[in-house]
Amino acid sequence: MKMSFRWFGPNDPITLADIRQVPKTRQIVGMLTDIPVGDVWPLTEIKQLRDQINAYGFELKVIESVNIHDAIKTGAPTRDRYIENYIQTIRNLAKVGVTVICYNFMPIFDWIRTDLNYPLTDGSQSMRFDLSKLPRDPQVLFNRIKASDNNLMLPGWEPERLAQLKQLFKSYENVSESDLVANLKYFLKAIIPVCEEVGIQMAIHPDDPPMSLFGLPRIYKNLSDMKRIAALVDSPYNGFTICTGSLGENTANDVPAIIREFVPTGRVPFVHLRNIKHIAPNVFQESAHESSEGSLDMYAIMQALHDSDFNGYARSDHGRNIWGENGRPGYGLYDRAMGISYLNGLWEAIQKKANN
Ligand code: DNO
Ligand code: MN
Repeated sequence: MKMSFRWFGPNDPITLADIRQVPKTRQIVGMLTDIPVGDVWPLTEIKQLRDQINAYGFELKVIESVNIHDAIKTGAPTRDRYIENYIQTIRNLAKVGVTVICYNFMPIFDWIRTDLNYPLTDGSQSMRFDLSKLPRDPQVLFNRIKASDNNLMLPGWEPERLAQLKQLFKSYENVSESDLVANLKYFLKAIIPVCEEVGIQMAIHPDDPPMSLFGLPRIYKNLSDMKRIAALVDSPYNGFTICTGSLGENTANDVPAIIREFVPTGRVPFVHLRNIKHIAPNVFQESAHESSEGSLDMYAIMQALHDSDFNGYARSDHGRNIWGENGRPGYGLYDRAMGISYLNGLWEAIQKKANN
């Protein structure tokens, strides 16, 4: 397992020098943040990013995310142009040695929370989702998120794009779940041959939360969705990110079982490791990584990865906001670093036990 840390580039309040001090973490999960969705990522900028990362002794093998233009998700006539751009981005990323691209196929919004700074009893703050608190009007949610995100917008919530929220919703009006799957298939059919040629594995991230909201379709919610996506293009380059938190938000999902079924197929180059706490039906909050703090058994998850010979990239996922850090929601330094140490501890114990 290659432990990694997500970094949002030079404007991230967390520096590479900070991350360098997190034990056993030698991979940066990177992205270019200033490229409008749908445009080609220029090779010169990608090289700059790689050089900055290498200068601190890290590798850049995983990109999260190259986001997908809504024209591709809705199957609009303009999609071929955006797919061409995506292919050029894949080629450019391969040139600097990237081997995994994490992406998602969620309409309009990336992950959704109803609170970004929910106070926990220990004095920390965390993200929370409560279906009953979801406004009917997505514009109200967008305004609320914009007002409380410390100006470090949530990943995937590009303000320029979401400024056109009404039109965006209109463009999805006739897109059913099976249309969205068909549009993913069209996209994968075009890009996977290039991925095979240049050695980049695509890794789709689960929908978060794994349920339909605002009437928008969702297509990666559980194990059967994974089987459907895997069959769209039968290639190991059509792969998955297993995000324990996103999948675990639905109590019906058995995360260790999903790992045991899918990791051995070679289709999972990347995992996100985080815990969540179920409070009530359709209410959850993001807890510290330890099993005791949430509803997921992180030990069972790590054991399942170990038993499946997982050798890909892993990162701690969202952390709480602790010690007054006041950083990007879910992506501060302290709690994610503590999460990594805990996960490394579990991994060491599991490995040593297995080798005895
Ligand atoms: C959610 C997070 C997200 C994720 C993107 C991937 O669990 O990991 O920020 O990175 O949805 O596209
Ligand atoms: Mn995740």
